[in-house]
Amino acid sequence: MSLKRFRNLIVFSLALVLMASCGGNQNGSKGPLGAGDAAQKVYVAPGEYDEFYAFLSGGFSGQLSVYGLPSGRLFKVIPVFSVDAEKAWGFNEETKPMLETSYGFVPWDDSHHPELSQTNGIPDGRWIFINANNTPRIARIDLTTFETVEIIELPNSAGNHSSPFTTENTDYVVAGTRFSVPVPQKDMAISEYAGNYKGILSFVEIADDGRMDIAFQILMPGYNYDLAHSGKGVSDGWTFFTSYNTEESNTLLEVEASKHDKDFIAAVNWKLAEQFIAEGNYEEMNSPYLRNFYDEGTQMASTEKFEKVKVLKPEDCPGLVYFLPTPKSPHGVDVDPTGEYIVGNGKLSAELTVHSFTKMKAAIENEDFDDEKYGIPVLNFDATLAGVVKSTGLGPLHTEFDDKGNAYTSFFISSEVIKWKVGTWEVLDRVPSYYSIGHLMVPGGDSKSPWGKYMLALNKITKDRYLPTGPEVNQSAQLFDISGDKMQLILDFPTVGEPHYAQAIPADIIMNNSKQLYKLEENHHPHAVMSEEDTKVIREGNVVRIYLTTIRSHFAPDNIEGIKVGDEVYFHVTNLEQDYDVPHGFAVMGARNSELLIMPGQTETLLWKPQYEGVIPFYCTDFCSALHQEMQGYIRVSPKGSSPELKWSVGTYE
Ligand code: K7E
Ligand code: CUA
Repeated sequence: MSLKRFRNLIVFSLALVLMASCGGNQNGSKGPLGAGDAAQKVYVAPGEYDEFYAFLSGGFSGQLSVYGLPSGRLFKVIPVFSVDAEKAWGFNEETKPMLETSYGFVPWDDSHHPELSQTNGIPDGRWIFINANNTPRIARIDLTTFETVEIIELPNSAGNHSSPFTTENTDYVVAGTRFSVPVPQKDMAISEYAGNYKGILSFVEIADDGRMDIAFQILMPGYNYDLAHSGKGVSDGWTFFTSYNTEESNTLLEVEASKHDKDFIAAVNWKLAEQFIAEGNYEEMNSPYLRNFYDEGTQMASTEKFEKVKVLKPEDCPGLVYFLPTPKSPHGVDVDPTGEYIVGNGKLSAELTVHSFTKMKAAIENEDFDDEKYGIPVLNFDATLAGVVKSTGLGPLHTEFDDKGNAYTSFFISSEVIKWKVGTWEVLDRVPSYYSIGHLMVPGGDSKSPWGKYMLALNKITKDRYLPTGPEVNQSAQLFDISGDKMQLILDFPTVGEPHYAQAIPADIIMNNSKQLYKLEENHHPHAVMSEEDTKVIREGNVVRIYLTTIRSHFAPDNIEGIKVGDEVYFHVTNLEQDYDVPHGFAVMGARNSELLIMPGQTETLLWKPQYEGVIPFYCTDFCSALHQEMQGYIRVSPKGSSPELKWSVGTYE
């Protein structure tokens, strides 16, 4: 078939399926939602708490949003790989270093997969990790403060998509590259892709306090490494990565990378990798990368630079990697709660391929290999096959599990969720999603111990679900009750950005550890002041530091003179409040960055360069008290080259 005809065929069949999946809506029906019992199931009375925290990635927003389930109420949007003027993230002096990379300041990214830390294979609520797909990074968010506290860059990677899936005791989070590139990077013809470009899999070690470190990388053939999940239980010690484009094509991948009947799931024995590292069987590669860390004590972020990584080459490390042939460009790879079954979601297929870990081990033992690719044995397909789910859905992407031995798979093309039985592979139920589901999520649904009460569908297309808001409608999440035999749609809610994946965890695991304020006596910020008496203004050349405090409802000082055009003014603002939920804001007319939003007991710094002489107001932006509107001050700006006296005061008149 000619290329063009093949493409037309794909487009035509996609259009048919989409028409079919959206068509049901034209008669005005919008699915089963609307029943009174559905409303009751998601109703959380005013003042009551939700049962689960849900963390939805923001996709191209680079953020992470926090919702309550089952209500679908939005609690917070956490800036991660984005600047956020509301919280001064990436704008104040404290957090600017968090967005530094070896390319410089990169204030945006594309974040797909949040992943909770685990203990014994169960989400433990300490941290949540999230990937940056574009400029390869992983972030760690502390779930006592709901703040991003660490971001590590991944050298040699290009498109950090299969990331950051954790091992069962959070020894590592893993990070596979979507794009293969020359490793190390160099000027090279794109036509030389096949055989020369490489894909890097990174294993990022997580210390007991959460700190991230690149333990090692594995240099893989030039495929696209799409998703991953680590083993658990019987398969603990292994991580599985899907790949597509085993054709090693570099153009028109929609056709060229769909030629092979089977691509591979790469099974990586990371326990063995540790041994190769210990034995020195690795190459040290020059690979500069940065790591940014926010210190809660000094309340400042700082950046460290590293130069080298340890790289393992599968051809020199027998037993490190095996390929499991898996049909039709697999997208998600999901491991069931026992760790025995590895589900490949072949996105151009109607069927799911399930591999058995036990059979895989036996096939390795028996050297039941069909082929070898770049020194990596390709296991015999039938030897590892546990079963096939014949779903008759189209375009499976991702699978999650409940606590009753069931699995739930999203089907993008046929826009539905299919529930099936692990072990018998029998299809039990199916429901439509509105529309074109990507990931789905069951609380703990990729762990050893799912809380299988709800399933959240994360849909790519929203169309007519909400009041129109111009050409773009927010992406949509749909909540299903999965406690019974049949899945029941109980709620629609719009999301922030495009959530690819999500995680959820029972509320009590997190809420009791949630920080209420920063203790002033533990504030070791180098520019903190502990009382109004200590506030001051200091000039060093053209750098002026103004040490301010806030307390309901005034700034100290609130009258400042002696600043000149051309000065570099740092406002170091300490919030003296020691009550829960009493931040103060700080904004200066003409400042080119953002406001500050300072939590009780915290110090934040805004840089301001006065451009004109005059009298400039500043004020509190967060309605903090009955006299919030009185919470303001003035700065007098004198001409460049003048010698005004530095003066500051509060509550006095000259
Ligand atoms: Cu959207 Cu996990 Cu990036 Cu599938 S990925 S949908
Ligand atoms: Cu402080 Cu408003």
